[in-house]
Amino acid sequence: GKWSGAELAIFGGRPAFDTPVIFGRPNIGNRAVLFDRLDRMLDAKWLSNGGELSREFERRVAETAGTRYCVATCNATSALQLALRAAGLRGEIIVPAFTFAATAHAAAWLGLKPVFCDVDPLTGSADPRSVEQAITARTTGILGVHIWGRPRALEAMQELADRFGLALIYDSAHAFGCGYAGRPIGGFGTAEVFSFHSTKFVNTFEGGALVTNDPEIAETAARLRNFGISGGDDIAEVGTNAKMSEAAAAMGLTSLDSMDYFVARNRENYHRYRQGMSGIAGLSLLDIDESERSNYQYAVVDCDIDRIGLSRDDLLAVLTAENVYTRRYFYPGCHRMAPYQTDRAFPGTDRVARDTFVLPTGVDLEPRQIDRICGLLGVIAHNGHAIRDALARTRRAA
Ligand code: T4K
Repeated sequence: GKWSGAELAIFGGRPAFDTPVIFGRPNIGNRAVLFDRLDRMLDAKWLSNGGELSREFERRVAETAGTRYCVATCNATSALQLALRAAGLRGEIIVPAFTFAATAHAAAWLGLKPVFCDVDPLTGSADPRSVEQAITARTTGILGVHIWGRPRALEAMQELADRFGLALIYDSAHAFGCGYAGRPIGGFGTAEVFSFHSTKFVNTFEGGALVTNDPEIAETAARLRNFGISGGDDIAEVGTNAKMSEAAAAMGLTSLDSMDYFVARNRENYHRYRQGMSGIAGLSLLDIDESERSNYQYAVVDCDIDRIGLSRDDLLAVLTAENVYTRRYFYPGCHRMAPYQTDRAFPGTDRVARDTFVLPTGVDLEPRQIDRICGLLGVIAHNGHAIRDALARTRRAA
């Protein structure tokens, strides 16, 4: 007989959206203000190397992060490297297996060894017990990640760092504008690093920043960012070039001007998704703790794949055919990536990497688009077994 999934685009129906709805769309602030800043930059003929715009950007990022210092960079990966270097780390660094490759790469590129810990399968955040188990005599630091802008168990992480005498650095790429225990993200651990990549809710095209309350870390990071120049022609140590350009800072300042609006739109989107998905058995939107500040940038769905009868990846294929571009965030876990292959088991990471994905959000997403996406999710979850069988038939026939 006819079932309500037969109309899906993956089986030849008309896609739910004519134009794709895409995760990772950049938020663009006021163009006139951006162009004005760029005009002034061109008039001043100062395009990089710690100009007025990047210094203003640093002041405003530090203000939002509640930290004394901010060192703006060309991207977060470089800022992570500055943090690891400035903290003088050697040997092994503990990194959650569930993160973007950049977290592990930042350490490995410096010749440090990322040693993975597992994450809580319900939150995607480092499990402090697994962190402790990964610590050896060669460990000098922990590189934590506020995955999806949802910081967890920061007291336990700090306690471990203190007990074992380790530096604690946070990859806060997702967590600009978020808070924990009533304090803004930025001032936890030795240093924290934000990403302002185009896909982040505040962007500088490409960009990042290290924030800290430690004057020595800030000073060293700023020097290393600029080839290790300690003044004039003096090179005190091996440095790199990780400077933020003035054009990037102009974009960043313009993003910051609209940051409250971006958060408000993300928050509306989150609540609309919540409402739209509340009746869908087998798919749950991960909670955002609204007693803390949040940027609401990541609408994360966890699939109960046994209940819906469909794998997460098949579900995403069905959505893609409808012109809804979601994303696995992240897959497959660093421990399964070619440079980091290991025999150790990471069941929490495997579970999260297998069953979760992120939905489109951002300022341009409209309420009726969210309603349509939720409608699709409902049809898919409700007909999961039939969709799986139909997909199997199609694939056998191909
Ligand atoms: N730590 C964590 C936990 C991170 O997630 C990241 C980066 C880092 C550290 C390092 O930060 P950065 O060094 O990048 O500052 C993207 C980004 O390049 C990367 O910044 C981000 N995280 C990572 C998770 O995703 P791709 O290869 O997945 O991007 P791409 O080109 O496939 O685009 C993603 C989606 O966004 C697509 O749906 C298209 C859309 N998009 C993208 C861009 C660039 C747009 O609509 N417009 C755009 O301009 O890496």
